[in-house]
Amino acid sequence: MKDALELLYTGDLHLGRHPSRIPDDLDGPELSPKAVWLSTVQEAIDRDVDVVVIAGDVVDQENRYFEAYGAFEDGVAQLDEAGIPVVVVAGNHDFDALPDMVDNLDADTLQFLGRGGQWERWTLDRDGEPIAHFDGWSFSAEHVYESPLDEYDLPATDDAPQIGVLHADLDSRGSQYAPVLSSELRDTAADAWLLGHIHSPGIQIDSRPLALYSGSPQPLDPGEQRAHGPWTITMLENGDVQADQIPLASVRYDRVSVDVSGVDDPQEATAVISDEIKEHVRSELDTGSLELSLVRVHLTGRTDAHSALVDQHRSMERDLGFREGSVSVRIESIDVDTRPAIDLEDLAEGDNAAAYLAGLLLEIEDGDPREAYGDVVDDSLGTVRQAHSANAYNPLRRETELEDPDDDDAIDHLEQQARVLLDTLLSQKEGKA
Ligand SMILES: [Mn+2]
Repeated sequence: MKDALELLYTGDLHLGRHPSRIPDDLDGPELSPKAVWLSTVQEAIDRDVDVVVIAGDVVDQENRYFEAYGAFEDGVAQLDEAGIPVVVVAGNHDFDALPDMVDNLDADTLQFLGRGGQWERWTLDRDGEPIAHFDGWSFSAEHVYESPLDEYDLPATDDAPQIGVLHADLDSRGSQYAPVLSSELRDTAADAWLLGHIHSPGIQIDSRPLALYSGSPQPLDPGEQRAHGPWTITMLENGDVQADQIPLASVRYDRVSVDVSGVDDPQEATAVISDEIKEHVRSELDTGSLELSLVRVHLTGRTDAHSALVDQHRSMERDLGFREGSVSVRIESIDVDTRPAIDLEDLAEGDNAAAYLAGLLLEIEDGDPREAYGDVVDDSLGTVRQAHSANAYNPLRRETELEDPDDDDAIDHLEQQARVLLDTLLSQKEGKA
């Protein structure tokens, strides 16, 4: 006999929808939420879990009802065959379609909880003993303005773990999608709250009760970043609850920031971006189920290639793709947030604050700013020494035997500050132009 309860948990399947921004040449049915739902079902069967929990929004919208219905039916039938019960609640997208599907399927192992917005408990037994109680609530209209927890009055139990299943908007006051507060979840006797609605996965309360969003098993747009997939929830004998994500999604969206400061032309920029993305792919991606990684690139820094990047980023988006093992990596888009490089000589000709700073930076580059900028170097030295002797740094000084700051330290500090200041001045000017 197994000593712990293990369940597979997912939600926000949105069957009938398709991930956005997929390049045409790579698109296909294997990238649909349906495909990931069916691999989730297979995972549940392979792991021989005790139960599958789905926290609402199974169906995306009514005009794809038949596609969604077929896929859902297929998965439920396979789980039924394997003797794995399914607990499901309705969300704001399927408040009307899910009850219909459940009635049509007529599967004994399918437990639709909370019909009509009435809390309902279902108990899973093993050898005639309860091994878990599931408390569920379902949307019965597209919008719900009150917290479903206002109506929750199911009794506390002590013979088996108690698990809440709810589609709701957590800690978002005034939401029209069943707003609930963490404090309300903490006030219940539940050991865990398995939530639906937010598509990005994440643990919201660490323990007692554990509360988390499974996220969509397949991400559906570039806002839904990082790894996606269903979770295993394990209820241990000692009352602890463990949650682990299984990255079954075949698509992944990410955002990578690349600093192209000092790059001379778009070719060099392309090489730098390419290296950064390869680094990201190698360090971040679990490539087991992944087929397509779509990266949004955010370019920053001052560069001579600024104008060329603005002109050419569309063609770079197309050209930068590559394969890494079995994963196709493509650029979803490039945000060019770079600025033109600064011509110090040119700037220093003027008679304003920027010219003064440009002159200072040129003198620092030449190696001896003391002659023309002695006062500022002295000021900087004074400031650096003052910081060095501050009481707050006593322990640091004792441990590291830091030496007293000298002219070189003062000039380093000055250079950093001058660059930040000049950059800010010019950005304000460029912003106005
Ligand atoms: Mn929803």
